[in-house]
Amino acid sequence: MATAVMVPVVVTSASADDTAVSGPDKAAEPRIVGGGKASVSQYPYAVFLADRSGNQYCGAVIVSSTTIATAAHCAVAVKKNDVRVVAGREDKRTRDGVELRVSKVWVSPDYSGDPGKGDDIAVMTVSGQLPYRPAKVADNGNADLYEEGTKATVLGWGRVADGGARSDYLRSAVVPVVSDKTCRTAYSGYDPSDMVCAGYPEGGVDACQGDSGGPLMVGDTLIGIVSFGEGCAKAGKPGVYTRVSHFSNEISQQNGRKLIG
Ligand code: 4AZ
Repeated sequence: MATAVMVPVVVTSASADDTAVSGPDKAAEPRIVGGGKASVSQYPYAVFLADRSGNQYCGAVIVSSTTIATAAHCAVAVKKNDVRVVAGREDKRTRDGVELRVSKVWVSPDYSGDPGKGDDIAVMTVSGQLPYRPAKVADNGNADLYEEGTKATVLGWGRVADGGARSDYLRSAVVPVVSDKTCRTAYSGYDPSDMVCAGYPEGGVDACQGDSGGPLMVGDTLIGIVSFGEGCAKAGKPGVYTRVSHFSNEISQQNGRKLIG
């Protein structure tokens, strides 16, 4: 079980990113993920899922002009007809970009209902086209991207602190890929075949609630989908991601085209 670990010290390097934000509670807030504001022009494939009322509840990532990948636990949380895929919108408070409905939802048939048991992946087909560049999807030829220490970038609109507020803005943070052995120590249910962990031993940088379903990227290649973790940014408790390379065939199938080389 977890020891009483303090959320590691806040990175105070006042990212210029907060200057545009006003409000009482932002000043001393740990940046969840020790990250900073990110732009949808740099990460055009980063999208979010909203419910019928427009509330953002998960992240997702464009993988073709008609499909997005997300977590299975996000796909089953809201009825298909109530899901809105919001793309090209950096700031949730605006109406920038596009909002598309979902025509089809594929959830990994092995998903048990518990993200901790793996197979936490889904692909949604949108009604219409996503006018933004998709991420490349890691496959079995990308083993190098999963090596311990690889610097990966996690993106999302989720909480900026464990138990804290959700971000209005897209944020990004860099986290190193953690070895299977270390992750197994942190989570007894860790399965290296379909999960991958990322984070610093001392914590401080992580995905958090609301980031689920969002992308873990190495360059332009999607290697993970935010799945679960014990709390956020705790020492010894890295974030756990769905290992995308394990599902590259299924993702391609949903994209409606055959596997390319
Ligand atoms: C969540 O509840 C969640 N620190 C997502 C990511 C992490 C923890 C929780 C990883 O959606």
